Amino acid sequence: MLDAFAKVVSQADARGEFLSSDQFNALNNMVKEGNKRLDVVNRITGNASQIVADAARSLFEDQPQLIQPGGNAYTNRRMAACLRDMEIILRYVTYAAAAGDASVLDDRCLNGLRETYQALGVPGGSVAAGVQKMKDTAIRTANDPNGITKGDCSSLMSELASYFDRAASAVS
Ligand code: PEB
Repeated sequence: MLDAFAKVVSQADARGEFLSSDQFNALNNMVKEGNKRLDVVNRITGNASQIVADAARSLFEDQPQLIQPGGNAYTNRRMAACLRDMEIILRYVTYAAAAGDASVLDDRCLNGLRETYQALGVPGGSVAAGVQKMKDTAIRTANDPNGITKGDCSSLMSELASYFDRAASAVS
């Protein structure tokens, strides 16, 4: 598991070189903009249950077969497993956003997840659809200009989007 700092250090070390000026500038910028990043993580973390519940509700509206007899979220046990899975994925996305690096998400959550779902008979495409819905709500929540110092968060938002996209494409 790497964060943005450990990542450039290991890349530079693999080449036996000092940090490049590009690497240095990227880290410098990350420190400078660090409060925004922490605000994003904090807002998503604080609204996690809402983000999961809204995404699940909307997923089951779009794909009602999931909650009908024979569906993969039919029975309380499967419904609970589904909500839990969405929460796990969201949690790892917040870790990646905090670290500024996707490796924690890859290594501890997404690695082997597609195969797990195939083995369980859980439709990966539906999980991906749920993840995309969490992405939309998470970005809306994190990017809300109300109640916070205003600033340009566009690059943080596209970084955040990329973690959700990564999770969605890992299972679909
Ligand atoms: C991944 N999910 C399930 C299981 C595992 C995971 C390992 C099997 C064991 C169990 O049931 O607990 N666990 C999960 C995860 C990590 C982990 C992401 C990462 C670290 O450790 N059903 C649907 C939707 C979807 C869904 C499409 C969006 O209809 C999910 C939610 N996951 C779902 C369901 C099960 C499951 C298990 C229904 C139970 C399947 C079953 O037992 O029939």
